[in-house]
Amino acid sequence: MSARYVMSSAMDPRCRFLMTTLLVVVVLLQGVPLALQAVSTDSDALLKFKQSIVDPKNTLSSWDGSTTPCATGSDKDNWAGVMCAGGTVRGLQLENMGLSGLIDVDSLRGLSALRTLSVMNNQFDGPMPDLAKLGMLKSVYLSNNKFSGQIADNAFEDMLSLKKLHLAGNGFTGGIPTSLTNLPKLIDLRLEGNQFTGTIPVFKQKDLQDFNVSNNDLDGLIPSSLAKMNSSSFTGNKALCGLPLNPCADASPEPPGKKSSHLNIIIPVVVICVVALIAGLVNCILRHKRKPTSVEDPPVQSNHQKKSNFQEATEGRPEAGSPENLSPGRRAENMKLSFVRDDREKFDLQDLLKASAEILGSGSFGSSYKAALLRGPAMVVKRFRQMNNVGREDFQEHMRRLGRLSHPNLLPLVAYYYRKEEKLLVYDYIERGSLAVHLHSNHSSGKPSLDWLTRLKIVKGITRGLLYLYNELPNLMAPHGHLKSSNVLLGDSFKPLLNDYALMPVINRENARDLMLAYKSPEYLQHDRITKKTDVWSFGIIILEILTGKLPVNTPQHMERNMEDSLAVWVRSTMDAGDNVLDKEMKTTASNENEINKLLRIALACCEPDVETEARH
Ligand SMILES: *[C@@H]1O[C@H](CO)[C@@H](O)[C@H](O)[C@H]1NC(C)=O
Ligand SMILES: CC(=O)N[C@H]1CO[C@H](CO)[C@@H](O)[C@@H]1O
Repeated sequence: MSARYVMSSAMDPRCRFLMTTLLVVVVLLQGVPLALQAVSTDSDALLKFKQSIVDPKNTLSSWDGSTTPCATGSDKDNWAGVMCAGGTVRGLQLENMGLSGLIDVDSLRGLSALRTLSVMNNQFDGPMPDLAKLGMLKSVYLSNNKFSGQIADNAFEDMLSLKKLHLAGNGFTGGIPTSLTNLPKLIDLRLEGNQFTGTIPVFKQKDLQDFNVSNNDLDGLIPSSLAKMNSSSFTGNKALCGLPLNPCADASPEPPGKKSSHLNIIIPVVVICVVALIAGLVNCILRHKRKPTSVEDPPVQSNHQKKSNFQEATEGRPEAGSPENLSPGRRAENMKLSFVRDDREKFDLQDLLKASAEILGSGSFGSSYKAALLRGPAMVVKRFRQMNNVGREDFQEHMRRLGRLSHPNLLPLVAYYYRKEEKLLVYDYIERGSLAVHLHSNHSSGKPSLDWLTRLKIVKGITRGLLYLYNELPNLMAPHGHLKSSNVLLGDSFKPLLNDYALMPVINRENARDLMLAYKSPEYLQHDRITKKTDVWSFGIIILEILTGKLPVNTPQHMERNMEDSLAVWVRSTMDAGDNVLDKEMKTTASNENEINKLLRIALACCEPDVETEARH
């Protein structure tokens, strides 16, 4: 007021200029503490948030005032479970940490850029946190905790950015909040394994992708907009009916006249037959057009002759648009590797490009390269072009999840590189190569074969690795998804290391169907479903492969969809005929025959082709 008064009384133009400058300076100075505050609030907010968390394993010990949650201006985090973008906290991913206590939503309001909140697989209890206060959240994952009670019907009213909501495996009761049905961006809704009651409200979203309300106490008619969902999304409820489940028992009296009620059955049956015929025909034509795609890697991956620079190794290949083809100016900024573990010395894609590289072979997804760093260990770089449906945030989120996995029988993911068209995943290099090589090609190379005890040790290691994946990634339908002998590497003293695990959420569906082993399982072939048992099936096949020394698929023309099962079929029929199925190289003796037969029976039970029989076991 006074400033304007002085200026408007216009004495001296010079004086007016000075006043204006002074005003600008004052405004600027006010801005400075604001900026400083923004830097410190993320830290303050999280420290406050931590106060109400019970953290028995002390997994949040890095959360202290001595560093900031995010490195200044970068995507690198200093604190465990914090996702950063440009120096600010973008997400919290506090999964599998044994946490309990209170989710202090009010303190999280201090994180202005927070878009993802995950506390999956912990011990949190009590009512649904009031997340509406964090209206900008895009992804909320609360699955597999002990939350309970009713959720207010309008709880999600203002969460207009919400894309993914996972509340599965808790104890929520009451109706499914109708405020969910209006969220414009919602694509994923996982409510399975709670005690929701009442009917399913009518969802207005057109493109719900992942929807699951199975294993609740719901009843009534499934809204027609959800009729195209998989039936497994609705099973295990009190009394749901209508498509995709059974029709509702019709309360209205039977219409008179048998003719029409017959027609009611005949017409749908005819329609289904015609649709099935057309689908079969289209499938047939497509199959003839498409080149056969192999799920099995060539077992021999030892073409180490092609020594070259990584750059040369990838240049001039039909795969255009590789990172090396970026213009030099854009390179440096675009080629930063994101590390998902802290226990590694950092390097850049540049360092890998400078390193000498060997093409290790081309697996189901694409080529892998071995790159030996000038200073440091050899790494394997795997190139994926089948991950471009997944957005940067979701990809980052999943890679970080994988980066937190740590088990003696898992090959650790070290870093990744993201570009819309392709992704590179960087793993440790394992000198000894894959189980497939040892089972199927050592014989010709004159090296000794694996003996029974080594094979047993390998089976045990694979089991432990799988069990760990099941425990750590309970939200994945098939925690491994691509288990086969070329994806089991053999480390020191033949310790098995699982590879290419947990990629199902980031591989494009259409590619996954052609490439991934999970999609060759009986569940998928018979019921179009991937289930928790899918990995068990591939585990059984791998044991059979280990015991018989035979390739699961030994004909390149395995156009028949279920050729992977041929090994189990062969073992069964050969055993029925009283013949030996075991690999002679294994050098069995009378003393271990009993053990071997036990393992063989376990393997056959895992590959039970009849999905229904399997369910009863
Ligand atoms: C839904 O969840 C159940 C577990 O409750 C699972 O068995 C089923 O396969 C899921 N269906 C889909 C389509 O995700
Ligand atoms: C999640 C899931 O299993 N979706 C499947 C539902 O069924 C259709 C076809 O029957 C498949 O294409 C989906 O993959």
